[in-house]
Amino acid sequence: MSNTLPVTTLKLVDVLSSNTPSVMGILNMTPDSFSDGGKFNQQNQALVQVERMIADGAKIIDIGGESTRPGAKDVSLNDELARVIPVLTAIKSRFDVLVSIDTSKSEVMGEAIAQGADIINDVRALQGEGCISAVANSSVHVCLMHMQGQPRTMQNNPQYKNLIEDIKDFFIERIKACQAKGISSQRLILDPGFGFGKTLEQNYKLLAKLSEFESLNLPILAGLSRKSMIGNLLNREVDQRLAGSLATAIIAAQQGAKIIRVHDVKETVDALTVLQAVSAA
Ligand code: 7PM
Repeated sequence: MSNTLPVTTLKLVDVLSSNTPSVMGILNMTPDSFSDGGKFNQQNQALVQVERMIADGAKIIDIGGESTRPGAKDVSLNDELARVIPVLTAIKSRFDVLVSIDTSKSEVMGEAIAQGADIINDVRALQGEGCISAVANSSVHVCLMHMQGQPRTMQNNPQYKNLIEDIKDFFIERIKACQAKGISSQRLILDPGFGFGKTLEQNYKLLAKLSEFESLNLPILAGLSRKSMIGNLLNREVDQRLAGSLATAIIAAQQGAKIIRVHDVKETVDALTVLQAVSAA
């Protein structure tokens, strides 16, 4: 009998131990990201987008149901669950791809883990009530992102004693907090949080010095795609930031990032493949 299932299943440990960085494709499940055709239609549009990202070479799909944009409204637990859980279940039943859930709510984490999520991606680094416990009794990986302040106000005059050292200290504190509750450091991924409480200048310094986080001996995830640090530098609207985004992806990869979080999967995979050929030469 023919079997359409892949012979080997994609494993996050293999993705992370590869010397070429992997692309994480962004799937935004906030209602403004789909044409208004009701629940069923949204779900279908999401799955079509996921299928395309996988064909384009994404190894991980990052599903987000809460907008962390400065000034964005809070999302209720029920709304966030309704946005991310059905699409997580649908992806896991159809595709051989790793799935990451972008959330800061312990209940969403728990339900996502029960439904087969591979990564919990928390821009608040599991600092919320019950979050460490929600992931402790599982085997998911966790992306601990650095953010200074809160989304609503984080871009108004962020300050650091020493940008890199302050972020490293934050990582060390969060790694310890996780380990103390039984989350092994082998399950952790670090992300310096481009654009989250950082000025334009600080964001470029962070990119220039990204390799300094390698001293913490954990995989680094970098999310720069279409961000304001590109738009403000180039004076480009969000739909005109592809070239800038590709440049940042390559620089992050050269500085050792293992996962690059992007909207434009195909173009980023092409750019990284060129870099890989140079590295292998
Ligand atoms: C509006 C503004 C919508 C900003 C979405 C965003 C990251 C993340 C986000 C990141 C990790 C975006 C952000 N950014 N998770 N979630 N790292 N780990 O630009 O950089 O996608 S949301």
